[in-house]
Amino acid sequence: MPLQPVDVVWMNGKLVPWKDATVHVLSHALHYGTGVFEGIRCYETERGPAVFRLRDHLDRMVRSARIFLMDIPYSVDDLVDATHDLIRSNGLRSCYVRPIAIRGYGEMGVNPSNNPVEVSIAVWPWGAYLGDEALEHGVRMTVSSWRRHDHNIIPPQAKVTGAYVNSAMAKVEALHAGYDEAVMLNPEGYVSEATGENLFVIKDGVILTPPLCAGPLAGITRETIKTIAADLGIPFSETLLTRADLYLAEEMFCSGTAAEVTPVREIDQRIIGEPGPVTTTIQQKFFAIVKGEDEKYHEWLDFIL
Ligand code: PPE
Repeated sequence: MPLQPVDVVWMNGKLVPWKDATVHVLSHALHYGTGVFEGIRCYETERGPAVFRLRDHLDRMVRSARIFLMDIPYSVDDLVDATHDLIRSNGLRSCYVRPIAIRGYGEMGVNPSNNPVEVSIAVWPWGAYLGDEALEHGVRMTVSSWRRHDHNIIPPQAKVTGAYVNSAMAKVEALHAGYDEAVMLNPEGYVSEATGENLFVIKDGVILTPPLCAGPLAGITRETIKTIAADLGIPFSETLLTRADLYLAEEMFCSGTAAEVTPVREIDQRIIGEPGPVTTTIQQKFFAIVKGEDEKYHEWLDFIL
């Protein structure tokens, strides 16, 4: 789906017209993948647009930057204000929010240390990441032949642009094989996550997801699901998962800011079928929360006034 341009983008402290939100072709990050970023969603609620867990996402971006010895020259408070301002200025009721801090133009060569850190935030309307049909009936996944990078290759806890070459390889392979999404195993052969989503299987009524040591990103939607499960009394456990655990799953779903809560209906020709009761319960609660329909979780929402 081509991007839908909006009016302005926040770049290094200023709102600039969408078409002028460009960087130099010799920006360090373009050549060496030296950028950290976030993906956040803003939903339409009865009280206007609301950004879901904005501060948690920005805190994670600061943590990603710390791993790479990158100082972001704005505070989280500054970036919260910038995001509010940006959504207001574009007059959007719901959108995706993409903050990114890159090593910019300055020197060439692998060492990023002397290049300026440039920070931008862009917003655009973004529908269901894996399609509306996927949200309702689930996606078809395959285990990728590509392994996920691990803690000593590229730390999975850092949401760094360069790492997504690995995701893109797996995604393209899955699409070419006729699937919607790829599951990635870590170098030890345990399940880590999908190309841009965390993974969950349900076995004996328990929601299972790989622990962070298995190499998934510490997803904010994953954390949200953990809280929802606890609040609803659904057992939840972080457990190492093998390929066979996927093939024997009673239910399976994936989560992410972009993908939200998307059921999985097939994994490598093992048919799971239509979304089951646990998946449906979690998905409905998730959408109620992000749309502001459950007051108990309003502290997770930044209402844009
Ligand atoms: N794993 C990966 C590798 C990942 O990229 C994401 C988010 C997640 C898990 C889920 O994290 P969270 O959004 O905090 O629940 N992927 C973002 C980028 C997607 C894209 O195509 O770009 C997202 O979902 O916004």
